[in-house]
Amino acid sequence: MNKKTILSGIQPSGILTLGNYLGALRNWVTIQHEYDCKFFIADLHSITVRQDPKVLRENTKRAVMQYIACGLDPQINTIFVQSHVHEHAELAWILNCSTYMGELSRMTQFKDKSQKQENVGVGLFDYPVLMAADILLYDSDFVPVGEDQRQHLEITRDLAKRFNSTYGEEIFKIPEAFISETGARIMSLQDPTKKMSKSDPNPNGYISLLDSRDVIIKKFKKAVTDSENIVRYSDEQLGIQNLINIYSSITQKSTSEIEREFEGVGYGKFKVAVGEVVADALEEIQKKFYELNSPEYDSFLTEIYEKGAKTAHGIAKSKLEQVYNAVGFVSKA
Ligand code: AQP
Repeated sequence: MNKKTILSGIQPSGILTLGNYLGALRNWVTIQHEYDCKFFIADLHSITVRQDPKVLRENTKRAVMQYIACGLDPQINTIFVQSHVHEHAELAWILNCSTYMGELSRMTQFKDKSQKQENVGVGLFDYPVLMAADILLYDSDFVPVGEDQRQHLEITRDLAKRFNSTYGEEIFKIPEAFISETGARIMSLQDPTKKMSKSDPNPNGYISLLDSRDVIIKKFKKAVTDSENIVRYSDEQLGIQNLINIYSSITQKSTSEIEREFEGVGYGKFKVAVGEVVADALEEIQKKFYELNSPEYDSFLTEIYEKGAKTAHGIAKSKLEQVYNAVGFVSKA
């Protein structure tokens, strides 16, 4: 039976966070047997914001290790580094030529991220087109998207339909959003109105997958809350709401169960309890990560992403050939 294709990636713009884990990686692990999964490390995307080359290289390799440490099986998934498959950048160029400035200007991620930059790069503006190329190269049926990425999937669908209708051929499959049952949006511990981000300049805002238990507890103790001192799931208490979401996401307890569990208990104890369950959940992942992060596993990891790139390249190459042919490029002999 042909499995449906799912594609997703994470930028190596830092060490992956609890947000990446609860919002993406953990769900990927649950679907990996059911779908033909392609998971990549989005290094081309990461340079839309300035990266230190040495750190980027390190973070890319670490991301591969973190994918595996979180439970992705390299035997059944195609795991690769985006820049190893040059067709991503090439297809992005083709799609650029039929993308309108107006539609990219409406992207909220661009608006958010460009506000944080002194000089806004064209790459940041063009980010959704590269994402469309990532998705369309592999005839992806589904793309797991959080709320923040929904707009980008919409533009991917629009670009695919536009290309198909311009060139009169069903070249691109129109992808659908993959909505997972779990996958809360995890917010910053320092500003619960913003999502938890690995590139947050304030490390207290995020939990890195590699933070030690002590650091995790300390960060939760410092989490911004309010003066109500009642553990209640309410839009008036966004900090506490975020902590309840995290606790619920890990323990699978419902919101009302959590409210009952911490009734009459001050925020101090609740914060430590959240820190403890997070530290417990990350313990196994960290153990595995540090095992992989040793020279004896170097060739094992290289083989994984090289094999992944080879598989991905085989598919991407033939899709790009179809595209080049459709737009009227002369084929190489
Ligand atoms: N806070 C979050 N809560 C839930 N899901 C999240 N994801 C990221 N942060 C959260 C999910 O992780 C996947 C890929 O993320 P990414 O790293 O490629 O891009 P991002 O969403 O821009 O993540 P960051 O950490 O905020 O990166 P920077 O700081 O570089 O911009 C997606 O599935 C996303 O939903």
